[in-house]
Amino acid sequence: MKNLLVLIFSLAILSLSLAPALAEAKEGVAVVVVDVQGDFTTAQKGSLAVPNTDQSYLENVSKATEQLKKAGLPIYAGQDWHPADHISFASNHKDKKPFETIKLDDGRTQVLWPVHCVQGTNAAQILVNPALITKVIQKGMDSKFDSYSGFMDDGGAKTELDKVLKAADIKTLIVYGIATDYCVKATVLDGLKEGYNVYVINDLCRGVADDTSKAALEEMKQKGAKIWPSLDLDNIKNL
Ligand code: VGL
Ligand code: ZN
Repeated sequence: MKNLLVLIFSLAILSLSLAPALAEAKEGVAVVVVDVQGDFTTAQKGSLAVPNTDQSYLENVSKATEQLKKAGLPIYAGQDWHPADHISFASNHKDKKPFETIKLDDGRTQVLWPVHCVQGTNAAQILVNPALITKVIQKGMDSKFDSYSGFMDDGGAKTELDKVLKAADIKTLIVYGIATDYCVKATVLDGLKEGYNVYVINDLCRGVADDTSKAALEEMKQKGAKIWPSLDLDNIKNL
């Protein structure tokens, strides 16, 4: 009887001393999965399919996201979510083709894209198990402004992302997804501007073009992001 009490007591002390250490290791870190949506993938024959976004890429993203979820991190997923009359669609401009650029009235340059990620379409769905996702952050809903960044659109209107992260006391972001040279880059740079520590998982990112993706990674690094070649789960607790 006495031994049993001692055992229970020891186990209680042990669990008390371990629990905070485990909780602390994950606190303040969140994952941002950028725009892993049908239209951006070859796997789904998307309208704006980014190279090397086949089924095996999607499996790697899913596996990593599952592991990070199991490690206790909240998972935020960006979703490009455009109305049919969106300014970034080439078809909404007379005599313009996808990948051409136009000058907007306010002097900014806008890249024109094929119609993609139209609200409510199958091709706009996120290709990560919804059960893993803490919250979906939609962007690009204003027809007049594009929104590569998950934090705000080109007109400066903020999404919910920063508010949600601050409310959860998040200080550090692990970012990956599509496209390295557009939405990943813009989200990472805005994250740094907002004061987050940002880690980019390179092999879970895919870019529209090699040269711009290389330049994007260089710029993210130069502005303070840490680029990890691949996900290092052992190092998550040290972030
Ligand atoms: C994106 C182009 C247009 C992206 C979104 O998710 O990187 N790229 N809209
Ligand atoms: Zn878009």
